[in-house]
Amino acid sequence: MRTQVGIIGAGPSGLLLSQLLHLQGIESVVLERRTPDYVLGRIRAGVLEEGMVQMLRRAECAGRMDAEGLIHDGFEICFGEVRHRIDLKKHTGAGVMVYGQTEVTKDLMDARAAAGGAVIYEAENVALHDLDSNTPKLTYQKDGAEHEVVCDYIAGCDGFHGPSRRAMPENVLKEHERVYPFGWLGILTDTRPVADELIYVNHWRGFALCSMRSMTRSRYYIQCAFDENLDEWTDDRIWDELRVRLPADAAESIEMGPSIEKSIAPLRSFVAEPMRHGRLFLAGDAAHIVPPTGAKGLNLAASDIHFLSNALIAFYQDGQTDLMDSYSEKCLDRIWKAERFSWWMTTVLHRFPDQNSFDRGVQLAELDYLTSSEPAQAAFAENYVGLPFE
Ligand code: RFL
Ligand code: PHB
Repeated sequence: MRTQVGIIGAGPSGLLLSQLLHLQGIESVVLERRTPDYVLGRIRAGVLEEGMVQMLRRAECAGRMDAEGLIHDGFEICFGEVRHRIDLKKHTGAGVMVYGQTEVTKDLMDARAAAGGAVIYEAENVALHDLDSNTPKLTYQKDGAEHEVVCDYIAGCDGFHGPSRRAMPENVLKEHERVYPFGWLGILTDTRPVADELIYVNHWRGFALCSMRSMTRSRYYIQCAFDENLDEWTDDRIWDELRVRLPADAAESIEMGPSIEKSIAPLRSFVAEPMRHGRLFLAGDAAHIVPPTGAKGLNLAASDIHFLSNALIAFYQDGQTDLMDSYSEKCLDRIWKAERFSWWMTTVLHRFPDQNSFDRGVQLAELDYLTSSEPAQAAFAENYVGLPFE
C-alpha cells in the first residue's frame, strides 16, 4: 500500500490529524493496535480548551460537542474547607468546554468512517523503517497476514507506550521525566454532578476532584497510592473517602450511585525532544505526558496536531518545508509551559508522602496567595484556559 502520511495510533491525535489532512485532500492511513470499542472504553480527559474546540470545528466534527458540551466560565478550588471560585471568563474572556475524550474520539471516528478514511484497527506489531529515506515504511500484521505501507511522512500518534518514540535513535532523543509518588483513582457514575462547575480540593488526606461529563454523568477522582490495588476500592469506600475530602456542604448534597467505570492512573511529567527525526514526527502522548491536574494532556495533543497538520498542508500545497523544520521547536515551547503549569498545580494540590510542616505551610501560602490576589488568578486562568497556539 502507498499513502502520503502514515499515522500510528487512532487516539484523538491520530484521528484528528487524518481528518484535518483529508479536508485538504491529503491521504493518510491510520494503524491502531486495539479495537474501536477498546479505544472508546478508555475514560480520560474531560476539559477542552478554546483552541481545541476551534480545531474540532475546523475538522468538521464539532456538531455534537456544540450541542451537548457544557461551557464552564470558572471552577472552584477548595482548601481548609473553604471554596474559592476562579473566574476564567472575567480574567481571560474565555471559558473551557466540558466534553469527554470518549465523545471527541467517537465524533472523530464517525467523521473518518463517513469520509471512507483508512483506519485499520487490530494492526499488530506495527514497526517503522527507513525514517532517514524519502520513502519511510510501516509494517504490521493483521489476521495473520503481513502488510506494508510506504509513506512520504510518518506521524507517531501512538501514546506513551507506542513504538514511534522508541524508533528514534538513542543519541538523538533526550527524555526528561518526573514520576509522582501517587496516582488518581477515578470513578464515572450516572449521577447529577455535585456542583455546576469543577471543584479541585486540597485536603490533608489527599487531593480530590469533582468533574462531570454531562448534567447526568459525574466523574470523581481521589488521590491514592501509586501502587494501589483497585480491587480493594469498593464503590462505598470511594464515596466515603471522597466525602471526607470534600467541603461539608458538597459532601452532604452529593448524589451517589454505582460506578460505571473505575480506574487508577499513575501521575507523571515527561518530555521527549526533539519531536522530529527524518520523516518521523511525534505528536501527543507519544512525545509528552502531563499529570492530569491541569487538564492539559488532550489539549497539548491537539496543539501538536495543529502545528503538524499546518506543516504537512504547507508542504503538500506549496512545497514549503519551513513549518516542518520548526515543528519540534514550536511544539516544545508550548509543551514546556503546560508541563510547568501541570507540575505546579499538582504540587500545590496534592499531599506528598514526605511532606513536612514547612512544605505544607508553603503549599497553603501558595493557595492563599492565589485565591486572594487578582493578578495571580489572572495568570492562573490564562494558563488553565490554554495559551495561544501560535
Ligand atoms: P492516546 O490517546 O494514548 O492514543 C494513542 C493510540 O495509539 C495506540 N497505540 C498503537 N497503535 C498501533 N500500534 C502500536 N504499537 C500502538 N501502541 C499504542 C493506542 O492504542 C491508542 O489508541 O494518545 P493521544 O492520541 O496522543 O491523546 C492523548 C490523550 O489521550 C492524553 O493526553 C490524555 O487522555 C491524558 N489524560 C488526561 N488528560 C487530561 O487532560 N485530563 C485527564 O483527566 C486525563 N486523564 C489521561 C488521563 C491519560 C491516561 N493514560 C495515558 C493512561 C487518564 C489516563 C489513564
Ligand atoms: C476529567 O473530567 O476527567 C478531568 C477534569 C479536569 C482535570 C482532570 C480530569 O484537571
